[in-house]
Amino acid sequence: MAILFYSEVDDPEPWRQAFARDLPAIAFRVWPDVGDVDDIAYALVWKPQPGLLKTLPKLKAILSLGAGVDGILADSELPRDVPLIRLVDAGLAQQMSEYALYGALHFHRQMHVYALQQRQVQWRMFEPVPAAHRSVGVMGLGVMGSDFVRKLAPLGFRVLGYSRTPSALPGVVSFHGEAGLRPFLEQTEILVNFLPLTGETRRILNAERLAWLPRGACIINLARGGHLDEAALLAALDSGHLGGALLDVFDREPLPPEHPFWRHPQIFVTPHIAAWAVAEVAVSQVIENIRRVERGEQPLGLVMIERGY
Ligand code: OXD
Repeated sequence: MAILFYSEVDDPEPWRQAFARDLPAIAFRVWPDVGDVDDIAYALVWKPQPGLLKTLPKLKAILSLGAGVDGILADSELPRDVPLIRLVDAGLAQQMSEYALYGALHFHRQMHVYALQQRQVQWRMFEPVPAAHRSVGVMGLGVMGSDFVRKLAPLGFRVLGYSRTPSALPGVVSFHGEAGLRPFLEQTEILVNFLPLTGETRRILNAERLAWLPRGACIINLARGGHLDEAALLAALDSGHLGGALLDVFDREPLPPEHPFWRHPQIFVTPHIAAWAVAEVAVSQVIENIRRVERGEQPLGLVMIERGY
């Protein structure tokens, strides 16, 4: 029995070592050295080449190297009868929360304004806004979003939450569904996006919705580029409606060198590093899921393909 590893961004070596240590019975193969396809019972993948998975006839499960599976579901030839399993936290929630906390504090303490002033050699002071008067709106209250909310709450911000279905997190003013989106955005000064990318959430942040945010609002997108209309964001920043954006994810990755986001003075770009599946931490969940599949039990993080996460 073998597992095939495919990722253009993750180093296979720590995964190979972790498998050799914790599940030596399974041969670890790294694409493109697929070997005999009939041996391959598991695929551990990040954004696999479209069509690759359907060439593996004996697959028992597809294991995502990330929490998001949109990059796998994008494969029109995906074998839909094979269970698809995503990472559930597995060390990612802490990293996502760190990134979002950094961004929330950055915009709360107006670092985006001071960064612009520095470029213009300007010394102008603004009175800090108390955290209790600053609203941080969190879109997506799953494992990641709720971890962030728990870590943010002690800092005293006014925390708003938006989710597809109703949720009740302590200390969070909750909104849900289509009807809840406008009042949520109208009260959000710092918007943090954790949503999964699905047919429903694609371009959820379009020109109309960005206009619902209050003047000067800032955006942190660490979910997927497909949530945001990039041209609408540029227009909203250039018109002065929005104050700044911290973006980790983009429509096209790597972000092309000619893309205007690179040079925009109010946009901070990071190269999709908000969270990263560290083999040492995540391998136990992957192996536990393989064991569960072998025993005929339900794995943790089984994706509902129709729902998209
Ligand atoms: C993920 C990611 O989905 O890192 O885990 O984007």
